[in-house]
Amino acid sequence: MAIHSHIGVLAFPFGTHAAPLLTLVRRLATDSSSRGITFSFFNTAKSNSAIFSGQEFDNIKAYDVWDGAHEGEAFTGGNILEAMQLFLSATPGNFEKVMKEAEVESGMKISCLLSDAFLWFTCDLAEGRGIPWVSFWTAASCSLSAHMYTDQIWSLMRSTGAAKTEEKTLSFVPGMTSVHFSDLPGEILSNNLESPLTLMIYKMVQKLPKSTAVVVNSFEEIDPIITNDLKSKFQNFLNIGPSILSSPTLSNGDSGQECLLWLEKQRHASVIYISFGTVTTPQPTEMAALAEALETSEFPFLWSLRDNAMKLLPEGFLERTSKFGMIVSWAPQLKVLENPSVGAFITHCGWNSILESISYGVPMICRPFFGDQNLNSKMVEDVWKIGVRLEGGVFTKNGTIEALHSIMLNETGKAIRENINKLKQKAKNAVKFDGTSTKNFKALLELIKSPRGI
Ligand code: U2F
Repeated sequence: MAIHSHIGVLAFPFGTHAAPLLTLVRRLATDSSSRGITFSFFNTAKSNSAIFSGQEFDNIKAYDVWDGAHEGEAFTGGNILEAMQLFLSATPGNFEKVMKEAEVESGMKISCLLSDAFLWFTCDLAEGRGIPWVSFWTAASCSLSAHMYTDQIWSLMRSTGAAKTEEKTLSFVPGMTSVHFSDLPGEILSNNLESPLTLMIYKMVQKLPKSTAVVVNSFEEIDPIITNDLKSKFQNFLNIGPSILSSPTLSNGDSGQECLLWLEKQRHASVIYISFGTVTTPQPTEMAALAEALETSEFPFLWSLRDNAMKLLPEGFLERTSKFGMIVSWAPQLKVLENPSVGAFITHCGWNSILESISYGVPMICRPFFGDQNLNSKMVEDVWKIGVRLEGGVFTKNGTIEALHSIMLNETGKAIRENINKLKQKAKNAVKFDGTSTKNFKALLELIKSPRGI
């Protein structure tokens, strides 16, 4: 019997949230058993145009959602927090409007909602329609777990005093007993429900247990204890990644060919790759310290640096390092990390970057900035032992050189390389035919096909 299901997908259009959601949707849509399923992808025009980059997919239709700026005018100015605030103040009405349009256009009622977990109100939209809500957490299990324990953490902070709590460990959170309070995401530590981001995540924590399934782009074997704990908190907790090992990524054409050719000429595991993701640029003093460390240590480097940050480099840096360094405004990161000449990744510890580094076995040097990144860096250094954090947590010339030496030249680096290669193997096993992530993905597919539950 042919199935006719219509899945409504609600994206969060900031940072690297919408792209992995689209990767998941493409994987669901192209699976041979998903015939008859239509996906309507609801996202802002700006984010849709970035992630679809003009490509069309058979059973996925993109719909533009109002970004909250004045009607008819896309948001252009201000910082990302202002843009988020505007967008959030337009929800859920902006999504409801296009959901109705998609139903009229397809002639099919939406039978299941799949959303970024941040968009907690999807729970109410799904309840109102009597359909399931599947939520996608775009970061790691460890940060999701920390958020799920927010009430206990806040109550401890109140009874002990925030300052005294900082160095205490999360002894009551399974799998995170070595994590200090000071490693936690700022939204938990600030305990300020007046911040729109904190409020959004706090509301998400209340709603997630009602979600038919919580999906993460990770693999169970990286955090078995956290995974089991989260399985006990949610109706279904499905690790379906790393998606880059299980699904083809969107091609970005020939962009970045120049740096790939340059990498081909470098020695095995000799290059330092540097990127701080899609949102962050370090402060000028740190940019200068990092540049000086690269220049002094003379390791070949490839730096993904937005054009507007070039002015933060020391005068003459480009000329002096041109024999061994390359700067690009955007790198084809997956192909870069896959290249055997890359020996270390200086990263802000966004979850996608960490997962990509694990998938290609590249040790990390961590300089986290906000949100989940600090906690991720703690896990990288102390739990998974696949990278190092900078002394003092920020770039200084000497601290950065020390970190580079320990990864590239010392025994520490050798052990870290072995650890990350073991973890990479576990990730690869998870996406094999009978791997845990493959089984979870099949369960997810069944769930959205017959939306009454697995
Ligand atoms: C937010 O993360 P970011 O977007 O800042 O960072 P990542 O999660 O690491 O994702 C960056 C992606 O951009 C790609 C790279 C990753 O897939 O391969 N990329 C690239 O292709 N070329 C470049 O030159 C630079 C990057 C947030 F800030 C984090 O804290 C969260 O963990 C994350 C997920 O929720 O979202």
